Amino acid sequence: MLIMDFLYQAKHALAAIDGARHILLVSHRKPDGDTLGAATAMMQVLDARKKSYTAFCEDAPGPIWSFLPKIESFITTVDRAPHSAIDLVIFFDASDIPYSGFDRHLGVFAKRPMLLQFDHHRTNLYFADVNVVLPEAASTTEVLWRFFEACNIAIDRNIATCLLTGAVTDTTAFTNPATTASSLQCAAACLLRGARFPEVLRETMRNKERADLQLWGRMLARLTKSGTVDCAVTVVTRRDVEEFGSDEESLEGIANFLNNLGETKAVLIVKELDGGKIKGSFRTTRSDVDVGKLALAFGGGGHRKAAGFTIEGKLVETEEGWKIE
Ligand SMILES: [Mn+2]
Repeated sequence: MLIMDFLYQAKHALAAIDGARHILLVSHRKPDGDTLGAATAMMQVLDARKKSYTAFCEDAPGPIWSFLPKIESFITTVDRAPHSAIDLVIFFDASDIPYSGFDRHLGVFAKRPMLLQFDHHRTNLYFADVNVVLPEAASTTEVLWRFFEACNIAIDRNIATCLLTGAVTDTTAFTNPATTASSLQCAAACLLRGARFPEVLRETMRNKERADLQLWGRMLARLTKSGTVDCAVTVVTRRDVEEFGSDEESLEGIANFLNNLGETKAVLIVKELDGGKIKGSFRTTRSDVDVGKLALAFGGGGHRKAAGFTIEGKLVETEEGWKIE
């Protein structure tokens, strides 16, 4: 997006916020540090501007996010929102409305509210009336930081901590290829405003539990190289997940960790699901590999750096290793 276009959208966004009667803030389902950091930062700005709002997320934010100021404000059922008063809905970190989990709730408004979004996904559909979208940004909180700066909105220590959280989590603490001069600039600005960096790092990166690491250990021990494509493969069974009480978040963690492997161009995690199904998740950090195409070969799809597929089958351990039957 051109600078002029960004400033134009930012100006309209600020006018929409200041003119709204009641604002609904939407963080996407299965919320991460970016969508929650952005929404909680905005909540504090709205408090300072004496605006009334409700924050909604289809899935309740997990306990690891309790360090974010205002995180307790989220509701998970729209029935509790004051629909007749809501005239502006703001989406954070969602490339389209279905991804936000809000598509089925749009019908409940008697009068269609204005839609505003802050996002950084390259796949963004520009679905809102005002789209503050910067595809080159590493996180939505970086987009929001640019918006606050452009509108001369004061950023205090708590707001800075929320903005930094999205910058840290979406770049895996400034180590993945999304990290740019601009994302580091955003982080530096947050630190200058007093953001609690050690706390953000501790709560988002050093938060693994023993059971998670033990499951990782089992998955790491099973790591093999595919015979057909330049890809490392590991498997996780339903029994493993039950035994260690693992959730999606801990499996997400190992997928990111396996991206540290330099030997192969991509990694594949094969996970056994309920009902005789198998889910495969491809990851890569390389720009010369498109795992979306690999997933397509299995009837799935996704993006260049993360993609997946689901097929019928179950995991069986044989003498030559794990097989899908
Ligand atoms: Mn994001």
